[in-house]
Amino acid sequence: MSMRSRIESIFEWLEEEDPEAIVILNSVKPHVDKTFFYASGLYRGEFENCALIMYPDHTAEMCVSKLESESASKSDIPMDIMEDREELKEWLEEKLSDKKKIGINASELTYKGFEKIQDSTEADIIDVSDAIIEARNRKDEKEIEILDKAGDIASSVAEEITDHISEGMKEFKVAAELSYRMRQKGASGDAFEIIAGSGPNSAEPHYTSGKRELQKGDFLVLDFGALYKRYRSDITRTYIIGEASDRQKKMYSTVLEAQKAALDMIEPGVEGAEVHNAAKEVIDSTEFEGKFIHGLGHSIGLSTHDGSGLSPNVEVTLEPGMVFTVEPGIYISDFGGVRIEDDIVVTEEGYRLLTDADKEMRVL
Ligand SMILES: [Mn+2]
Repeated sequence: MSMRSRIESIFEWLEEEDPEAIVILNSVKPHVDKTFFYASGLYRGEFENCALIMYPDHTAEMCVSKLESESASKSDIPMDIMEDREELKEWLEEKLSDKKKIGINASELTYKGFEKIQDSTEADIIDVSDAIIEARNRKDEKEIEILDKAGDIASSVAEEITDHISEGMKEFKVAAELSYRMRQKGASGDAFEIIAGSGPNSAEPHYTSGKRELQKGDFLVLDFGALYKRYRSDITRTYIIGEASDRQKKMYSTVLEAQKAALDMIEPGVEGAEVHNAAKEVIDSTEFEGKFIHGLGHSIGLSTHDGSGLSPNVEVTLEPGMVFTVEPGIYISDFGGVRIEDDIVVTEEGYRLLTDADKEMRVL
């Protein structure tokens, strides 16, 4: 699928709005709009302070710094190369001054960037971020191919890490092992800050890692993902150190059952909230009622949280090409938590797992 059709998709998702141009203007990291990479298909380069303009005829052009010109040449989008920031201003003026209506991605553009666009034109400026999210939430073949690879890297690390974990090991060392092993398999980095939470720390869904040493009877939640060609995977496996109690076994089997109930629901036409509820009902029918405290999953792609999700707070009807995490959990303060997470792509028939590491309960 060509890059042109991604731009086409963004314009197709516009409703009443009919902008003559959509401007993607990057600031410095982390305020570089991933839509720049979505539209251009580029995966190398930083593109700080660079711009890309998309047009209703589905063409685009970009203005890049000299430093990025070699990276930018890998895209078929025509580019102008600027010597300095002043030239970006002139470029925006040249492209936008005659326009009456311009679209921006308000969820990613900085206020300073907005002012820069305003200074270059008299046009009405409208927010088209909803259309961008809708387009980005339906992955094309090329994107799914990359997400598959990102999922494979994380899955194979989840499989092999169990041989390298033992009592007495510090959490941050487990996190380092995960990161190193993903890089060894071709990841360009971590998709996000790795979570390696042991014992009571496993009850904190967004814990990172610390110097706590793994102890007999701990839960160990490992939540990590690979960054690959700018796309991300996100997997969680929970292990038990030394010996599992009956309560731990029950927690684990409940989460596994909840994930299965959710996965069984997934097919085109189903509401995201229904998938969440299927998992929640399993957990709430046990002694762990009320201990599943977050949404079941989020869309994932160029961003770890790509704008949609499987949650009572998100309105989305599943369609082929949408990619989500499915990650029920049970969290008990001062005791520990269990989370099991996989990435899936919705298909015509149902879904396909992008991460497929084993998830039978394991005591290490
Ligand atoms: Mn996740």
